[in-house]
Amino acid sequence: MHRVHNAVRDDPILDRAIRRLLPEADYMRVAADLTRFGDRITAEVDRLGRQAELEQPRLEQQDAWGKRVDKLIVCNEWYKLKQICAEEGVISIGYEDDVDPFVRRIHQVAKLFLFSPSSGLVSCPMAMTDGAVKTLTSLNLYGKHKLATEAVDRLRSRDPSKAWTSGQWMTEKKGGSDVAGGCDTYAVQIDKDTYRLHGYKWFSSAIDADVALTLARVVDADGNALEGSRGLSLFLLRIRDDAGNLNGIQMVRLKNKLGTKQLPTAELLLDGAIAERIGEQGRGVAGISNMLNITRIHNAVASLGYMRRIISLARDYSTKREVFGQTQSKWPLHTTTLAKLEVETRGSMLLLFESARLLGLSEAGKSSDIDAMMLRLITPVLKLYAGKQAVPLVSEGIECFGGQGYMEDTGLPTLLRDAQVTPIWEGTTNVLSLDVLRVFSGKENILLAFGKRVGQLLANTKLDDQKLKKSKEHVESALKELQTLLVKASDSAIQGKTRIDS
Ligand code: MFK
Ligand code: FAD
Repeated sequence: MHRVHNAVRDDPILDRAIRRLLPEADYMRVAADLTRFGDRITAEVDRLGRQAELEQPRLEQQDAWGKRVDKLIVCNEWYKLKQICAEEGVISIGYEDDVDPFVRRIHQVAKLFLFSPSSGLVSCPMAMTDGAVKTLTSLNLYGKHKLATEAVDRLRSRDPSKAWTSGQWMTEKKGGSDVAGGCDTYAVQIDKDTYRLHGYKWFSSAIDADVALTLARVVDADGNALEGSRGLSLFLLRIRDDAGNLNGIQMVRLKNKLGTKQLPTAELLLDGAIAERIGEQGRGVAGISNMLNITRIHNAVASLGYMRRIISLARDYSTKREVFGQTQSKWPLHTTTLAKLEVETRGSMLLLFESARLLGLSEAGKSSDIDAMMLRLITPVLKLYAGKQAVPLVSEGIECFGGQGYMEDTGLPTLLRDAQVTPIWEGTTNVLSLDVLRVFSGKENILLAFGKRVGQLLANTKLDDQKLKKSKEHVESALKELQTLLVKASDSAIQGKTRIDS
């Protein structure tokens, strides 16, 4: 009764966004790849993603004779989806040397957007894999550090037999938002940059990965470690050795989750796992922020993917379902409901592609100061806004199917379950609000930068003069209000009273 469509054909905003942002020749190449991939999603990928939820991961901790084996069983479709990601260059597109970085990030974000709602949550390891490549390259380890170099080559490989994926182990029992306050994992040096890690990682998603980035406190010769953020260092480790044995890691259990059921998320005991310290000692949070800023963009892609998918399905259904003697689509009240969802989604789509543009510019070394500040500012705003928006929007979309929207065999409830994680992981709404304040703190000129950027955008719009003048006046007055609000929010956040997502 409802059918997944190729979102490239179904979503005029996607095409318009890339056409506006890309030079003509790049647009033609990217659009052709997206159209082909969109067809592959409807013909193949969507079914695999659905099966990954029906056949959920399991953990067998002991073999028949009581030997601890921690065998993770994930369905074939999950592995097939990972293979497809490598073949399609879902990560490598973001790093291809012969393509302008600003083009490749727009291409990659568009491709991930198509993939995400059909991905069976393989979008999650892809996010962390991209974040790991970004971190290892930003720390300038490529070509200089053996494991980091191999990891970068494999994480962005197009060859499924070589491709690796990465995990991101930050959260511990005491703290997921307050990583520094919550981290009780200790690192004991065994040789130069090599350490043994001891600790308990409370949420570790896509645990079938090959490597992980994690945080731990280095213990000195007297057995002491620095507390707080400055005590945290960043580590890279192999999860298994070449023979497939876990590297001093026990999978204690798989999480029993509301959604993301396709995704194996484990509690891990690190019991002497061998890891390489990367980056400066005590700069772990700053180091892993490279990963966070990438996975937060991926998170927004996922939020938007769910929104686009439910709108597309609801629109399709509205042409088939008869209510009170005519199809839903003929009832203005119903089309108004759909139109509201559409407008909301389009707004965030534009913000998403702006972040991809800015990310690409920064990687091309072509960012102005304003661009760099805008990227740092827009990333948490985009993640928090799209994540927060996705849950009620998908819920409304499901209501468009009436009682059928609530039925498991339609596949629709998965979208709502999975959307609910997007405001939580990779930084909750409050934590990202505080990150926005971190961006503003001590940098008053960032608001000015924001104003300038809005001014530039308005100057480029095709509104007639009168309307443009009015819009500029509105923007100026809104900016003044925002400035006052931010100063207030900043003051009260420092006193621990507020958040600023409103
Ligand atoms: C399907 C789609 C994708 C989904 C993939 C999902 C799978 C994984 C799921 C996960 O959830 S992984 C875990 C995600 N965890 C978080 O997002 C943690 C949320 N908490 C925060 O983000 C806190 O703000 C933070 C841990 C960063 C606070 O730590 P601190 O140590 O109290 O922060 P502090 O002292 O302010 O900052 C330390 C340094 O990091 C500073 O640099 P400097 O020392 O040079 O001044 C900060 O400026 C820098 N920093 C912090 N956040 C940054 C950043 N720099 C750049 N970007 C940022 N976002
Ligand atoms: P808390 O930090 O306890 O937050 C609880 C509430 O307090 C939230 O509403 C939050 O906004 C609020 N709060 C916290 N601090 C403040 C503040 N300063 N001011 C105001 N309000 C505040 N983590 C990983 O490291 N790797 C993974 O692979 C991973 N996978 C996950 C998979 C799933 C399905 C889920 C659900 C989580 C996963 N996580 C992972 C953990 C996730 O990142 C954390 O759950 C998240 O960051 C929140 O941390 P917490 O659970 O400790 O909540």
